[in-house]
Amino acid sequence: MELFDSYSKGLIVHHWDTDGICSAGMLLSELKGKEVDNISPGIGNYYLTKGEIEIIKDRGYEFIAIVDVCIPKENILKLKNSVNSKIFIFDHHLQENIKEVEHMNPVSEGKSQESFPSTSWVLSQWVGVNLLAILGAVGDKEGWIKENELIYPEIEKFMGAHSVDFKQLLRMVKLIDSSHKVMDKEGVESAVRFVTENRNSPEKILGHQPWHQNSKRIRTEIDRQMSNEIIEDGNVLLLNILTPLNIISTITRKLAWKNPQKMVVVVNRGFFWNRNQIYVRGIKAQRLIKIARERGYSAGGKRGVAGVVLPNTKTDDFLSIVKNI
Ligand SMILES: [Mn+2]
Repeated sequence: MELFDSYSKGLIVHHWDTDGICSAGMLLSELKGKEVDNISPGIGNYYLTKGEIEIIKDRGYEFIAIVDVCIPKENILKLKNSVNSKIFIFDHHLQENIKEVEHMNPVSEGKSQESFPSTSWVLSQWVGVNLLAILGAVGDKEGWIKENELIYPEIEKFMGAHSVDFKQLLRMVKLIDSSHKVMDKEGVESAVRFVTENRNSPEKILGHQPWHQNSKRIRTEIDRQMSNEIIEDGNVLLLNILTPLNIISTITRKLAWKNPQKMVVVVNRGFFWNRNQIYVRGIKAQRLIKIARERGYSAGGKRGVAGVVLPNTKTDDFLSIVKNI
């Protein structure tokens, strides 16, 4: 990629999910011959901590590419002011364009979210549509990608040409996502190298044993948590879970997939010691995210989905806001 021609040492900071891992892999495969490290923020944190910024600063990178993690502007500026690196962002989340850095996010420039379902699809403008681009999009949208009339035909074309089917794509996504769900940050980071090396062999990705071990653990835990009582209140379904695993978004998606007419709210009170995770599907996400941020909570999302991390003590109040939004 021409953008990086003048640099020889850099860092990729990427989201821990399939889109983040595959997008980082797409970028990495374009940066051959350069010295490139990759890290994920702490799983669950959509920002870089002071300590992480210190470490990044000490390593003296010429460039930092932030991929598929929607980090608030203040945190980006803090990073920019602490390091001597050129900063690039590749993303597709709804966020105001940050002019102080190279913010490559077509959605923040007014393009439709349908045209850019994933960061991998943003990167495909430079790298082309390959297996990693497709896995990123399927990762972020799952079954819903089939309804995207702009993108799904391209996926079908790819499947036809490479004799993989949609089920296999979903299975690859599940495996790649397994590291962050079991909270294995190093596993997330090494997954970037693995998908880069195996970007032309779905069989290798499907056969990677550590991910199968993770998946087993995750399946058991999801079933256990989803057997909790679902509280129905008008149009709202509320599920309380208590788990150290990062499975709230999966559980929310599963519930929403089964209940397309409902607003689905999942609360995990077992992830952080003094904060809770809330995931909501089937709402005007931007409004909820705005309300959450005004209250000082960490919040993010995409159309129809919002994720909020907030203090334990504020959770019940916020839930009543969510229900009445
Ligand atoms: Mn994404």
